[in-house]
Amino acid sequence: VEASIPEPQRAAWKKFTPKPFETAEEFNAEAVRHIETTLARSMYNCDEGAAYAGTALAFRDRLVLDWNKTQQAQTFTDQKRVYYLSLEFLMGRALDNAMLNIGKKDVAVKGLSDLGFRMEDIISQEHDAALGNGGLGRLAACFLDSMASLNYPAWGYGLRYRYGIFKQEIIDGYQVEVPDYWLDFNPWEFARHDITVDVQFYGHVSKYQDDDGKNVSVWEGGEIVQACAYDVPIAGYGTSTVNNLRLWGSKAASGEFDFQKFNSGEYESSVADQQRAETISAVLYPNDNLERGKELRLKQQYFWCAASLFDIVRRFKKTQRPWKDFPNQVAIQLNDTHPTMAIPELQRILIDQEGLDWDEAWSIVSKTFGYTNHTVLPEALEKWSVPLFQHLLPRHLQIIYDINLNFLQFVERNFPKERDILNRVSIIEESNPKMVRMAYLAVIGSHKVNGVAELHSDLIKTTIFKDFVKIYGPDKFTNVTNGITPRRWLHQANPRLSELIASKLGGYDFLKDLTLLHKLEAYVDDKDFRKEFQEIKYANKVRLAKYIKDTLGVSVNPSALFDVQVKRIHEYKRQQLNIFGVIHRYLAIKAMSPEEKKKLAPRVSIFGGKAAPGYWMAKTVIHLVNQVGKVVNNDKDVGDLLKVIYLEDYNVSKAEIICPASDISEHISTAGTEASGTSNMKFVINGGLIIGTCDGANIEITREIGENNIFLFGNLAEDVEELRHSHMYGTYTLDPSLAAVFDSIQSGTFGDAGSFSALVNGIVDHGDYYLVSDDFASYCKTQELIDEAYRNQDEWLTKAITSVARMGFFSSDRCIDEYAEMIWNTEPLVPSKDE
Ligand code: Z16
Repeated sequence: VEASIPEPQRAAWKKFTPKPFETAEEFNAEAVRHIETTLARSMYNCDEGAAYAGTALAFRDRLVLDWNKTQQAQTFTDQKRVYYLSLEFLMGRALDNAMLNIGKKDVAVKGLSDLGFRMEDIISQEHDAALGNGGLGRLAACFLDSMASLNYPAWGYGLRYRYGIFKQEIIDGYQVEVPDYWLDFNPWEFARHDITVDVQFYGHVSKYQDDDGKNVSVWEGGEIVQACAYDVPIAGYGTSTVNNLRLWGSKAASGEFDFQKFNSGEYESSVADQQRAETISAVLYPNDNLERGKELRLKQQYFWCAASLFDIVRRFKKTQRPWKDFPNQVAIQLNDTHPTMAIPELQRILIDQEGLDWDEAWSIVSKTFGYTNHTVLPEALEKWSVPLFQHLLPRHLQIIYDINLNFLQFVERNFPKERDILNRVSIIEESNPKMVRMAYLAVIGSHKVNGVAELHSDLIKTTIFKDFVKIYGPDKFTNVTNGITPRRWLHQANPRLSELIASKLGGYDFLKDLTLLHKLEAYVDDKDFRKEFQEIKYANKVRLAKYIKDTLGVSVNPSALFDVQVKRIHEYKRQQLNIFGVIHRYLAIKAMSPEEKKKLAPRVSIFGGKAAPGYWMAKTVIHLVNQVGKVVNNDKDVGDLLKVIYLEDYNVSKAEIICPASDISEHISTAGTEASGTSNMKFVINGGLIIGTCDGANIEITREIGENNIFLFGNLAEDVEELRHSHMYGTYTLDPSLAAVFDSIQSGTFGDAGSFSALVNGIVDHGDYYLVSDDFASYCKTQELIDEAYRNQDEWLTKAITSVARMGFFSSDRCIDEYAEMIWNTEPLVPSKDE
């Protein structure tokens, strides 16, 4: 390694190895130095933003020292690494997490207060890193936290979007999207201007014969875009492991080509080229569970896969091992089909550039990849048109055709009597235009395929991948139920609850082994514990009530039942079912006598979430919720009994305030549509109960916490198909209470009825695809059970405590150990104390 300091000079270096701060004084010395020198500010212009920057930089210094050591150790031991390829990493804020993972937050709290700042104000200065849409991106972020905390040598690879998910404003009850420019000050990334990869697009393929008479394909022409690495340190909790998240930014390729343009006076067109190149990593596509087949999206996918694969292969080649060792050194996990291009790209590198023959290369490729499926919704399954592929990535299309040919020949040999099967499993759909089915390519190119909750993993085996189970056998398909990191979602979001748990369990070990929570069951009857638990929930509700007052000007009663549904707005998630239920409740309250009203528990219905900008039905739901809020919140007959709140711009840092403050949260997707859901876990671990359908991880949550501790309702996944069928051909009657709700909407109670007609008609006239009417009675009945249960605060508290104690299974640490064992075949690298 040419760049290292020669042995005789290393002593001189080691004398100056920076020393991490330990005390509040030492912390302040670092923070003030950064504010004065790195930021060039003084005590006369140090606002909260500057104090945040100084704090972040002081912690960053600590992180970087361990980061360097971790990367060196991983290189020296040279064991298998995991590469987690994800187009989305929904990280949220980094500072609080870094302080807690390093374990020096108390020191910084003291230091900052000596300088006249409150930690909460400083933390809230940070912009969320919102490089994701929802569950899939947040799962990737939880997995990074777990991989570092468990000391797995693991890298994340993603795109450095200049604009993350848009900021949502609610104006006159409508969603308005505002760009999220988040990079003006980001202390958590390191631009590695020396680490670049040239990525090719367009062009054509020529065939030659080499000296040995072997056919070689050469991909020529087209254009080059440069990928530049930006590295983000990922600290583990209570360990010195700091892993790397590498995000690629796009730039125009530097080189003679450009200079020629400048010199020949084509300055403007050269600038235009540059901007076009930068467009690739400019913006995150804001769709959750929808793929729209846009060329720029395919460009993003290939750009990121090509840069990441080049980087991984470069690192492997430094070890000088033979190619057959590649799958023993490298595990690549594909987060959904978005990175599927990595499969043909690795095959291309091995055959076109490294000269391996096809079979040798394919054996390496198919041992390297694992693929996680996150959805069965047809509109979310990626397909790219063959003409677009041919234009943008001609060599990859050839390789995909060859992969397909080999695969179909294999299928034909094994199922000679089945004629249709070849058509059904072909990577190429014979439509007009032809389409490349990315999920099939991902299955064929991976050694394991997993779903994200038990029901979902069963469903993919019986629906979208049924034929592949027959072809490969059932062992290729497995389940890894999702989880969440207890560091962010318990310790950071709910410090008082975490502290209470630690006081009973004798320390914070449960944050590393969440199954230890079961010991809390011993305290379910402990008076003091119960009182404290309840007080914490109340305090968290007061905090949310204050937030609602500050942002929306609406007063809500913290003693009311807080009923929360926060997630992306999507028909399958059925926020419409929730708001129709709220209207049903409103109509009931209007008809109640004063005595009846006295018996009713006051409720606050809280909604939050973004709609994809082009998703009109979802936007209509947002509008309806806001209109209902306007009417209900100002109705004197209702008073405190019902409030309807729409929280603007739901994101990770807001989830950290919301999740600890719910009494009930709603996870009410049409059965069989929500692959897992992960916020359900966040709410329960914070002492909230849930109302849910038998879908996704709700089923395993029920298994763990017990049926008595969850409010389940609605039709089962196995019955959905037949119900839909009966809507179209059978006698279909709208649920009568729902009909009453629709009457009130259509009579203009919530403003112009015409605005909501598409929403209502979808259910009344157009088949009610998501079975809102079928589940409505059961939903309302269950909400009444919740009212009743909430009246018995003692029993409610017992349910909440018992549930928390039984949530140990849902740590993302458990997920990562399962992936490591079943899919990656990797071991942790225990960090040494001395080096
Ligand atoms: C996404 O967030 C999910 C699936 C998908 O195909 C695309 C996106 Cl952007 C979600 C699932 O909807 C959710 O059920 C699951 O919990 C989450 O991925 C993580 O697995």
